Amino acid sequence: RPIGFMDSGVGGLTAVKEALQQLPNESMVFLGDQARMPYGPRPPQEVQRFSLQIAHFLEMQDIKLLVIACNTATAAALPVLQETLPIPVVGVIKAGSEQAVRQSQTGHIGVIATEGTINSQAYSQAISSLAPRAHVIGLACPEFVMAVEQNAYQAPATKALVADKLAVFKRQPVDTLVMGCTHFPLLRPFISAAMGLEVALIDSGAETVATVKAILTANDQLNDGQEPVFHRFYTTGQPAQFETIAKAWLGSANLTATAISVAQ
Ligand code: DGN
Repeated sequence: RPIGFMDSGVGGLTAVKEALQQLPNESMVFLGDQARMPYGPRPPQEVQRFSLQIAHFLEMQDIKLLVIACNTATAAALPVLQETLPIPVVGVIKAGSEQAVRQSQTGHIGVIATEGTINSQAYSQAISSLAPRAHVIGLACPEFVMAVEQNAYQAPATKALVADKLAVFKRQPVDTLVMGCTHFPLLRPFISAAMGLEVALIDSGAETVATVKAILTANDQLNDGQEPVFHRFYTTGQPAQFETIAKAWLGSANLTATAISVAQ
């Protein structure tokens, strides 16, 4: 049985990329809700409703575990998905927060994410519960999501945009920055250039894959090689646009995506 991944768009592919490395024998089904992206500006109740619809679609694909590969949806819908689904559901905020606390020497931790994630305070709460003295500086960067979705994540104009937004951390220095939106690791070279090499960058989606592996190992649910391995990609938007980004990011030339609709 496959692992399910959901995001509002292509961002969740950053978690898939890590899963392909760490769990090469696992099948995966990914759904990007591109028709309704971005999730960041939407009220949490709406993100919850969309997340339930997507989770039910993935459940029909017989997934054994669901990764909410979207920080905005994790902040809004993790508890309700955990209560509703009969399988383990893993969000991306906990693992990202734990890794940030492990990395930070100064306790000054930056979090860049969508406005939904920043407004939810999910990271500041998770980090403070692990390190009460930590000082968390949250910054909403919704423009970054659009740059990635428009396949402009390597464009010079995007580099300038990233440098401009992240300039606030020059005045409020941090030694660790959580990329608290799964779209942002595609911008890693630009984020790293803006922050300086001494700042540790945390990829919340990638950190989560270790948790997934631990759960499947504990449940004795890893594919032992008996089941054939497949990777299926769905989008509620335009498959061609999804494929362009997914092929380049995952380095998989023959990847195809299928258009579906989940709205009820
Ligand atoms: N990739 C999503 C996240 O991690 O929050 C959100 C992108 C969006 O829909 N704005």
